[in-house]
Amino acid sequence: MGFGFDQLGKFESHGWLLVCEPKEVVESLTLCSPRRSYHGVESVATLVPESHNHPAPPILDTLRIRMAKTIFCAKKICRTVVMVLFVIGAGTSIQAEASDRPNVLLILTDDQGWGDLAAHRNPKISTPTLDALANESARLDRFYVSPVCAPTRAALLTGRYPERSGVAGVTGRREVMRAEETTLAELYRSAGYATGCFGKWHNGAQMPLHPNGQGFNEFFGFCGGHFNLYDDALLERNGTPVQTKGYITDVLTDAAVEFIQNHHDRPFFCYVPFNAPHGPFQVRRDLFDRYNDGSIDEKTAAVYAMVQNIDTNVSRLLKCLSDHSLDEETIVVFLTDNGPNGKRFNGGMRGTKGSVHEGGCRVPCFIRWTGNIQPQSISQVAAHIDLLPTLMQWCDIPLPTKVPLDGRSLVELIRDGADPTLADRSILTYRPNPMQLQKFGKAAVRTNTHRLTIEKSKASLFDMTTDAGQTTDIASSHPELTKQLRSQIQKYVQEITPSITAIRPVPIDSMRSVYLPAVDAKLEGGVGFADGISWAHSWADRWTTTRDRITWPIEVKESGRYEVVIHYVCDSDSAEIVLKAGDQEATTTLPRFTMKSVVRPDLDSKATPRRMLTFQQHSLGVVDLAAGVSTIALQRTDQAGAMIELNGLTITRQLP
Ligand SMILES: [Ca+2]
Repeated sequence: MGFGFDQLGKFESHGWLLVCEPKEVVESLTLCSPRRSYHGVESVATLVPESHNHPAPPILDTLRIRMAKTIFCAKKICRTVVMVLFVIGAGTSIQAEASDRPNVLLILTDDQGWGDLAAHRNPKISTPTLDALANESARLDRFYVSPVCAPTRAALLTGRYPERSGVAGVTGRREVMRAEETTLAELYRSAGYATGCFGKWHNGAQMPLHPNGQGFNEFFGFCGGHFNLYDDALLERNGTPVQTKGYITDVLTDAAVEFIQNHHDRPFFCYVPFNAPHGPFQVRRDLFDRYNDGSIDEKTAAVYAMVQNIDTNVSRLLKCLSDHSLDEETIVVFLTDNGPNGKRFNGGMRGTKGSVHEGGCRVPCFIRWTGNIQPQSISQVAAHIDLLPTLMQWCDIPLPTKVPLDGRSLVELIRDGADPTLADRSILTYRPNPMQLQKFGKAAVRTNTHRLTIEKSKASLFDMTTDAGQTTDIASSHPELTKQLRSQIQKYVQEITPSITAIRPVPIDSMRSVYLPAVDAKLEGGVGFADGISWAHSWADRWTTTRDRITWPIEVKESGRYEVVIHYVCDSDSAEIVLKAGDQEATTTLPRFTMKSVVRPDLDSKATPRRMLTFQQHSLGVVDLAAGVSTIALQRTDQAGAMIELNGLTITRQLP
């Protein structure tokens, strides 16, 4: 049964309001209603008519708009039962029926550049599934993400530039997205969707930063930005470690397929952030050998093999949709999270991963919604921040209202092939200064025609319509445009600096153990990170003297007694350390624990061999932690000098 404006008009002319199913309409009404009772997914709305003291016209306007969207939005939604009724004065409640919205499968790959696809004219790589997906999709041909992993993820999840949610980098807690942000998953979950995330999270590990604290009912994968072993990986499911069997991309796909199978009869949001082809460069030997023919370097051969494996796994995900006849009922989005992780074919663009030039930020973005959107190529610039408002409009879910979004809905653009309201927009890119967050880093502004970049305080301007490879800086001959674009990014950086310089304490949950990895700590003295930088797979080493100090900022939710356990390696039985928490100190002599390190099995023989260690656990005692922000610190008290290698601390609330 359908519905239309006539019904709405009829009710409106009598001063009645209409509540109808699907429930997204109910939600829009309740959001606008001056008096309402709203009980989550199974909406119960109590509305007040115009004849009472609370005026209602905004509700009617909103209803009209949202119904129009709903009718446009999907055949499927039009199948839904229209319900209704109304209410004068007495505050009658209506129970909405469950609605029937499109599913969403959002696939994100890691460090796969724009050029790592046969569809993008790469002559070496084989990506038949992704090429076919591109043909069936609206292809956003000028689509931009952040130059590195964690910021792109935060932008995708929030519809906001990543620095607004506190994300300023990829490690050392700069990857942490503020828990208060409203994510895609939270929006879908509150609209009744099953929500699952299968892969690399990279926006904070401890609850409520963990995916389970950010709207995902199901999480299977890992929270850090990097992983050491792609075969038989030790992953987690909803916080519980799981020893897996097989290659990581295959295993993540297994879990995503199972999730779709389990939820095929209800709306689902399935987010699959694969961690390949990010390093380490490990992949099935036969696939690697296929590419390692001497015409390209080993790392590129491994990357192409990893992408081919992704292609096979995307094919499994799409087959699962078609097996359940869900093609027309599922929006499939495929994109990657930054430019290529190395110099290789990328369509002649300047820059790779990490760069604010075109090659660092332009990635493929394919959106398939069979029977609902036209396959086409779109050259209007668009970005990661746009996916949240676009998906919310297609799924008819109200946008978050707490904070403004940076993203724009692409629904009209994709429906009509053009959207004049987007013609003058600018996409901003910022990479904070890794040494001093309060200082300007590097940045870019992309319009439909130009790219402005600022590196080492120098602004350069490129005409992207005639100089796609960015060879000629035209800033001096276009001072007005340069000034105007530069002021846009300067204004943005001013706005976000307080957000990215704010302290990011590790939240200490009172309900479960919390792991404080060494890479989240501040290291002082001679102690450093095993790989030089606090990458997620690294640990602290060279901890030998009493001058060395290791500290974590923490935020304790509930005052109480907490046990602290260290994860370490030490080839001595006399290493003594002291744990400091507030004015308390606990001194411990660590038992000797040696472990021969293992070299990681990377296929790129030119890569520096990476060690892997297994760490021993030992209790450092129980301390009182007060609610609020404080610091946990470790120091040596012995002069023995034997090195301690530290992977982290576990903190667990002790029951009274
Ligand atoms: Ca990445």
